[in-house]
Amino acid sequence: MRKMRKMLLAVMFAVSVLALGEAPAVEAAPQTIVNGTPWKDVNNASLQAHGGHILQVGSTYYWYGEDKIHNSANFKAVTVYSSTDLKTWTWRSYALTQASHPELQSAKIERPKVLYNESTGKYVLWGHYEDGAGYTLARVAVATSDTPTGPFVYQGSFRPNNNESRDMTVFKDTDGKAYLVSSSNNNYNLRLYRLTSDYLGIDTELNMIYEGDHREAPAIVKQGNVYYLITSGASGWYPNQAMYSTATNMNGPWSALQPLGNKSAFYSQPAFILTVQGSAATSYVYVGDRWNSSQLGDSRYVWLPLTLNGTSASLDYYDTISVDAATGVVNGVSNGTLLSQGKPAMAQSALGANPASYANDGNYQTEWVGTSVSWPHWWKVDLGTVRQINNVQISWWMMNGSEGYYQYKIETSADNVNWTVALDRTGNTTYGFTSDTFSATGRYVRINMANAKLHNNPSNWYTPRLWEVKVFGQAIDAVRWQSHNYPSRYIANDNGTAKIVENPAVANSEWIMVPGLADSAGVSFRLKSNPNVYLRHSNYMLYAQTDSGGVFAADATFYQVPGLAAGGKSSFQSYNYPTRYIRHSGFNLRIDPIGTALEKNDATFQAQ
Ligand SMILES: [Ca+2]
Repeated sequence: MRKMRKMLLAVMFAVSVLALGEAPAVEAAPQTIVNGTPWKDVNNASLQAHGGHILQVGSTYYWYGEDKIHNSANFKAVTVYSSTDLKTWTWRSYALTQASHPELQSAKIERPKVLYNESTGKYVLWGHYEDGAGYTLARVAVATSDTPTGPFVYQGSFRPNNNESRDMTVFKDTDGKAYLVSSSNNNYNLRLYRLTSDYLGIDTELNMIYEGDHREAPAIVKQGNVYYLITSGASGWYPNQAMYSTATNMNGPWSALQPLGNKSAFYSQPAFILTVQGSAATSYVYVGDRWNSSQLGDSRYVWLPLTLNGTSASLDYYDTISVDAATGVVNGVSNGTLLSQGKPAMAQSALGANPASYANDGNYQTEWVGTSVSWPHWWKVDLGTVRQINNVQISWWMMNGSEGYYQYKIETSADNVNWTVALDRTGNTTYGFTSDTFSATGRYVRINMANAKLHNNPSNWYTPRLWEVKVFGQAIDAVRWQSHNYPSRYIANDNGTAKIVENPAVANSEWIMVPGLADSAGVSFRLKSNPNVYLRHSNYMLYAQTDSGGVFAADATFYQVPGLAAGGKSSFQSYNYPTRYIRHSGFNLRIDPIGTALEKNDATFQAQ
């Protein structure tokens, strides 16, 4: 069976090589993962892997997590799913159930993590253990298995070095040593332990990582010789600001806490960091839990590209990301271009120290604040010209566990006088972060805040305020794509070849951006003056051609990502060759791997 599949693949590759004249892709096309939506396994059952961890064994990924299908915080099972593409998950087994051990009959097992021990050949599962009645035992639990799918044999629970241990993670270093990081002392301190060589117990307690900082949900990843530790704050099931520290030694010193992402970690709590090591790249994915405390089994997952730059980390939001397990390429996919950043902003009122412009400055740590507690209250931005609007992301005020939510409308106007309600969200109950996808047109976009509800103190609300508003979209009708480094040149049809052309005729350079022919999460470029003609690549060069069937749709599909040389602009990743991006070289347009600053400039375009 396996051999037959190999032969079939070989034939398919031969065909694609003939058709394309290009080196074949290693595996299937990249997968798109949509954030915050219900995720189903291959049997269409709800994917239950909360607070979990992904372990790679060969080319297979195993996702362990809490089964919360019964909508209770109490333990039902630790699930195991497997996948080779990181999107399609097959339920494999329960690593642990209530029947695994008398101690698990009435219990809590949170944040299960699994490491493979090379010396014993065992898969070792660690989790946070509590009894079913309370939250005061504050122990770790350990279980082992000969295979990644179990069954795991429960080894017992204990307090590491007699310290309280609640939220925790385990991390296996490149030298084979493994560590436990856990929240202790009512979560005020974050402690670090080196595990015994069999990973079954504590060898040594090392230096405290944080003292008095009240951090939870630790996750560790290593890039080169730098360790990144990501944690959440402590606000129950509510999300809060993720922070990170770096170190070049697990035993410290760890750098001061730095904010990561927006004030609610885009409405998520860190679960773990996934390293995707492929043939062309090594990428990092932040995986968070979007907890739904009233229906825990419906808690969602948030997967975002985590950018690590040697000493700093950054996280931004995308409704959709593309993940290629074979090449290791991971990208956020934008729903158009970021139109609003730095554009003129106004508000109904503003404190001198918190002007309206702070809500569209690209900084999640600066906010616009109104002068009085009065509703409704509005904030608006002038995009400069009428645009197609696809997506509005808003980072809302957070209140350290006493959260509130805003009820609001998104309104648009062509003239700043006559307004249309593009989206009515006065029924909203989501706090921290919203990403609204809809279709509207307008030059002005207004966030009209009708009211806000503060859970713990409904009559005592605070001043209207916004951390950040991001409006994504594109030019109405058609777009001209201007070169980042040669502003007089545009992507244009040049007698069937696609080039960047100096001041081209409008008829040859206006492209209608349509959903990708091979993947609707991507885009295809259709020539406005000839709707049969699309931009496509062949032999690494770009052409303006009519759909000829076969591989044409794949060759004509790209993922729009933030500009590699300027985040407010755009770059275009090839759908079927995900390590390659549209770039110009001289006047020719190609799809090429991008590495140098010059290549990033050449691969960046501005919508006009
Ligand atoms: Ca801001």
